[in-house]
This record gives sequence, structure tokens and C-alpha cells, in this order.
Amino acid sequence: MTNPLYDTIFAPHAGKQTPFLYLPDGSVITHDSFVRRAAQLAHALAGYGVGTGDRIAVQVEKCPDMLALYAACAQAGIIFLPLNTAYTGAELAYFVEDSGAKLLIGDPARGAELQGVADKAGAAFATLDARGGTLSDAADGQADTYETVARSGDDLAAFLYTSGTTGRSKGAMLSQNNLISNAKTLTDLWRFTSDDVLLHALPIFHTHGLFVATNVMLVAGGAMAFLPKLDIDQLIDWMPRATAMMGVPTFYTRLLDDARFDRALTQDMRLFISGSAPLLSDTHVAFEARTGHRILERYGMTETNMNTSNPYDGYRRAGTVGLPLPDVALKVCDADGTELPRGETGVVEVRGPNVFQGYWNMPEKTAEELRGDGFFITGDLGVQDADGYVTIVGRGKDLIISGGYNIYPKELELVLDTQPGVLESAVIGVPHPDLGEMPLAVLVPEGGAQIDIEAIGRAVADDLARFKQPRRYEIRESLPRNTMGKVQKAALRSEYGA
Ligand code: MLC
Ligand code: AMP
Repeated sequence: MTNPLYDTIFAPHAGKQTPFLYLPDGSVITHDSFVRRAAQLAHALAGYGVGTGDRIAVQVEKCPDMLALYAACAQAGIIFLPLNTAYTGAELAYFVEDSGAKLLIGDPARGAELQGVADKAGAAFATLDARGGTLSDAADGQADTYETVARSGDDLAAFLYTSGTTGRSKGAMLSQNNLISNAKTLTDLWRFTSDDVLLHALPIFHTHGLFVATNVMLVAGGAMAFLPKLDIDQLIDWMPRATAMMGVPTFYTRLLDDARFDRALTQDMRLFISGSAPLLSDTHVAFEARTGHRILERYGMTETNMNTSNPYDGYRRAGTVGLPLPDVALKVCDADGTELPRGETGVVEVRGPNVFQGYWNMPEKTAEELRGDGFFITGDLGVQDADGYVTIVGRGKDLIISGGYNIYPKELELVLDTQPGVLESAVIGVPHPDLGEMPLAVLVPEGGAQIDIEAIGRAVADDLARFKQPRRYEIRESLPRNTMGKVQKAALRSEYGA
């Protein structure tokens, strides 16, 4: 193979007139037209001076061209760096500068702002959305074949940024083999074939919607109902024409809240998969009672793609994330990395072809989390039972997961601490019926100062994407600390969590 990722996932589709993307307006993109569009986009990228090994930062709404850009990057050996469309200009500037991206591709409606971000970072700028843009214009007249650039499986295919406990985002470097191994393993494990139609309502800038869903469907040669976002009416409308769905737990709780969602509607579905955040056992049980389907829960992360899955044929155990994938080694360890006996709770560590290559330009961070023997320290607390099923019982890392998006409290605290009248802050996750968790900010005023919460709400909006912004503020005289001076977040969670 000259380019394992392109040759495995995209090349087999050239010439196939079968449906790949069903779009909400009724139009269909075939497998063949998808790879042809990718080739045109690869030519357009070359026109912007982007070449093999370069990075491109892509903050583009979910649309077929955004997905085809991923294929174009694979074909041209360019490293694809997709970014959440909710990120502010300030957040984006960090990613473009840190990654050294040669080109930023963004929303035409934010053209002036993003051009400024690109200029500051010394990157070129192009626009793209579902209606077009300068990149799409540049692609339109190009040849629809492109000579695939030779790459090895160890070459990098993508960067996905993930925040950390220090508040500074880290670029997780994913190789071609990282993506290929997961794509093949999951296609087999979940029995995807060319007969499948996947309901795809997830964003395509994260592991779940991009690599898990898209790569699996391409390896299988199936189709996707490619929906812009989670819209329950649309999901219900498409369900009788689909065979499978992948979603975060909010997808399942919202479906259950709708009386139209029942056994008849799901009778032709064969598989519902959940991940990215804990699925409550209650949801699992209610879903089976309503539809007769047992949700298949799996567990993964940006740095490792998927690690475990409940079985397709065997018992799907509610509240567990199932068994390690066939090519993944998993152990539950103490803080020193010593494996604990089955049944004891500790930190989950994983090793396998799915595990990333390290954090871009952060060798110390990489060494802290990726052991010399290849085991990655996930920061999740888990327990494995005698049958091998893994349950995630909590997180060692200070992380909030809201509707499947990660929010690192430190990043918010750094912004809040600089606000007028604020001496210090602590951000905690509190339960939320729809999104699982949401961030609550506890603020301590400087001696005698008045804190203007509305002004703070407006100020954080410049720095933080909306989904990260605290939904509730509490003011108190001081933060509870232990004898070492560390803020006791558990105490705050039990005080405000209800
Ligand atoms: C949207 N909003 C959120 C939010 N999503 N707030 C907190 N958390 C979220 N996840 C806010 C918006 O800013 C807006 O705020 C309001 O909610 C309505 O926006 P929306 O776009 O209409 O929201 P909605 O469609 O309801 O989106 C909710 C959601 C979506 C849960 C469907 O966030 C989603 O698709 N999440 C999936 C995330 C995902 O793919 N994660 C995978 C990561 S990969 P306002 O105030 O302006 O109205 C990974 C590895 C693995 O974790 O294992 O898979
Ligand atoms: P991210 O960094 O966005 O990739 O988020 C990965 C994190 O999501 C993991 O480290 C877990 O904490 C969490 N996660 C993913 N899937 C599950 C799941 N099925 N159950 C519980 N937590 C999950």
C-alpha cells in the first residue's frame, strides 16, 4: 500500500455509484462522487501551498465538503485538524499558532475575524460552509482525480486538541495506523456492512462523529443519513430508513422524552451505540423497555480512539463499557502503574494500535501520560470484573463532560480569576438532566468587593466557547481546602450538586 489510510478507507470507493451520504434536502452523494470531490479539494489545498506533512486547521460547519476535506488530507498526506465550531476567535488563535497550521479554513460569516487569526499566526485563510466559500470555489474547476501521496502507517493523519488539567490544550497526534486499526476492529465487532445506513447527527470535529462513525461506515461501504445536528424530529423521520445510530447519552435521553419514539419506529434498526460520556443504567433499562433494543455502550477518548465495547452478540451489561477491544490491552492500576487485582478500582491504562503518538510539541506532557512500555494513563477510574467487563466509576482527572463535550475546570478558572472583584474561583461539574453535567463556578470576592455576575458572564464569552461557559455562579467567602491547601472540589460538589 502506498498510503494505508487512503487505500483502506477511501480508495476502494472510487467508481462505486452506491449512496454514501443522504442529505436532509433529499439529495444523495455517492461513494464515487465523494472521493472525486476529495480529489478536487486536494488540488485546491495544493493551490494554497499546503503540502505533505503540513497541518490545516478546519473550523467548518458539518457539511459534505468538510468530510471530503478529511479524505483530501489523507490522500495528500496532510494532517487534518478539525475544530469545534463553537470555539471563539481567541480559542482558535491558540490552536492555529500551536499547531503551526499552514492554512485555516473557516466559516465565511466570520471571515474578517478568522482572517485576522490566520494573519497573526502566519497562516493562509480560506472559507467553507455548506453553501460554498473560497476553498470550494477553488476546488470546483479542478480535476477529480489526484495522485495519492505515499505515506506509511506511522505517519500522522490528524491532530485533535484536547484540554488538560493545566488549562492548556494539547494536540493529540494520531497516526494513520491509529485510525485504521480502530476502523477495522469496530466494523467487524459491530457487524457493519454495505447494507447499513447510519443515522449520523454527531458533530464531525471529534473522535466519535469523525473517526468512529465515518471511518467505520467507509470501511463497511455503507451509507449515512448525514444530519447537521441533533434534531429529534429529523432523527425520528429518518429512523425507519436507517439501521444503526451512534450518539452521546443526550441523544438517548432526548429520544426517550419523545412519545413518538417507540418499538414500531425502531423495528428496522439493528444497533444503537452510545459513548463519549456515561450512559445511566436507568436510560439503558428505559430504552430497552420502550424499544426492545439494548444500547451497546463503548468507551474511548481522543488520545486512544475506542478502547472497550460491549459485545454485539453477547450480553450488553448496563452501566458497563464492556470488554477491551480484541487488539487493546487494558489494566486497572494504582498511581504507580502497578496492576491491581480484578474487582479493585484504580486508574485505567490502555495499550494498542489505537493509542496516539503523543502530544504535539509537549514531550513532558506526553511522558507524564504515555508510559515507556506503551500504556496510556487515561485518567479514568475504573474496575474490571471477573468476566472482563469494565465499569468507569469516575475520573481521576478534573474534567466535566457536558453533552459529550469536555470542559476542563482549570481553563475556566484561569479566565474567572482575572475578572474584576474576583479573588479566586473553583469550577465544578454538577448533574444536569439533559447534558449529564454542567459547569458551576464558585467565586470568592476580593476583600469587600462586589462581584457583578452578569458582567463576568459577558466577559467570559470573549474567551470561552458557549458550551464551556458556567451556567451557574455561586459566591462564597472562601473555598474549602485540605491541610495541603488544595481546594476540596468534592466538598463543593456535595454542597452545590443537588
Ligand atoms: C450545545 N450547547 C451546549 C452543548 N451543546 N452546552 C453545553 N454542553 C453541550 N454539549 C449549548 C449551546 O451553546 C447553546 O447555548 C445551546 O446549548 C443550544 O445549542 P444547540 O447547538 O442547539 O445544542 P444541541 O443541539 O441541543 O446540542 C446538544 C448536543 C450536542 C448534546 C446534542 O452538544 C452534541 O451533539 N454533542 C456531541 C458531542 C460529541 O460528539 N462528543 C464526542 C467527543 S469524542 P445557548 O445558551 O447559546 O442557547 C469523545 C471520545 C469518545 O469523547 O469516547 O467518543
Ligand atoms: P475526550 O477527551 O473528549 O475524548 O473524552 C474522553 C473521555 O470521555 C474519557 O476519558 C472518559 O472520561 C469519557 N468517556 C468516553 N466514553 C465513555 C463512556 N462510555 N462512559 C464513561 N465515560 C466515557
